[in-house]
Amino acid sequence: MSSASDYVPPKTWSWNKASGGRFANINRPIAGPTHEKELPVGRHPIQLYSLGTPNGQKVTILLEELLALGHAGAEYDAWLIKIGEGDQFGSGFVAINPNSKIPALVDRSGPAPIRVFESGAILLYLAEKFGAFLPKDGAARAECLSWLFWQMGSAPYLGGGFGHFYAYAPTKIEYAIDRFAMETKRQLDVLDRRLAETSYLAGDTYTIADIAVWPWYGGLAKGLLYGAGEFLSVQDYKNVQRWADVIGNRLAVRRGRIVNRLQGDPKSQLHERHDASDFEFRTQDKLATQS
Ligand SMILES: N[C@@H](CCC(=O)N[C@@H](CS)C(=O)NCC(=O)O)C(=O)O
Repeated sequence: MSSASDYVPPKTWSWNKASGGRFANINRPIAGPTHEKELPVGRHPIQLYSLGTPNGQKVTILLEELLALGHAGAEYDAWLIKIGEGDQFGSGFVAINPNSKIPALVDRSGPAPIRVFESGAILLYLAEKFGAFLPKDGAARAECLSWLFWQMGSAPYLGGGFGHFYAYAPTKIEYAIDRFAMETKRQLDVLDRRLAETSYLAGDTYTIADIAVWPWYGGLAKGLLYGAGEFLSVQDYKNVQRWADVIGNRLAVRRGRIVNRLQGDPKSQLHERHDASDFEFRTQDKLATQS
């Protein structure tokens, strides 16, 4: 193992230097808005403020799935929040998500607007509102919620742990990369064993559990996250591969995953979505690199 750092933490941490790395300019140890900025509002019942990262894709995939099922109430305007430029710290965004992270949504279909933040809460809110992609009761519902919340607890080790230290940190720290590669491979194996038993995570049917997990672990399995496919030997997870392909081929998924996207092939980026016709002229049959 490479040599340990000689850094000794002080008695009390203070914010006296940028942390370095790819997100240094947006990392802060305090919450709250940094500037005044209202959010735009479009004509549809659902107003989404997001970015096409794996966390953002979960919501646009579910909205496209709901529209594909014929739920007109799921029509939405997807506005771009550029987190690299600090849009998440604008006063309007902080008012709908005090945690300053995408995705956040406002449901304007009722007498008073309802804000929802945290992707898991948004998926659950929409699935309950439209009565879709969430089993109604019993073991199937419990299984769906278990995998949904598994994703919320697990992905920070993949993204904030493995992805950060493997791809973004200013120095390669063997201890950190080893620790989080180990955990990421363990998580892939958890999924692989589950998907050896059933077609989808909650059982025989496609649910919000798959929609939450796919953008992270499907992307990782297809080698699209952090350029880490070979490093993690993702091809070994055969059941995850099968599941990732089946879901990735759904039209609603191909649509949802390009909304609010700022990276990759320009033809696979739909910066804002206000109408189904916005998808015309976009490349939807090709998975582009994401991170
Ligand atoms: N647990 C949250 C995580 C959301 C999250 O981490 N969003 C990131 C982008 S993927 C973000 O907005 N980061 C901006 C920041 O940290 O300032 C969820 O599932 O919604």
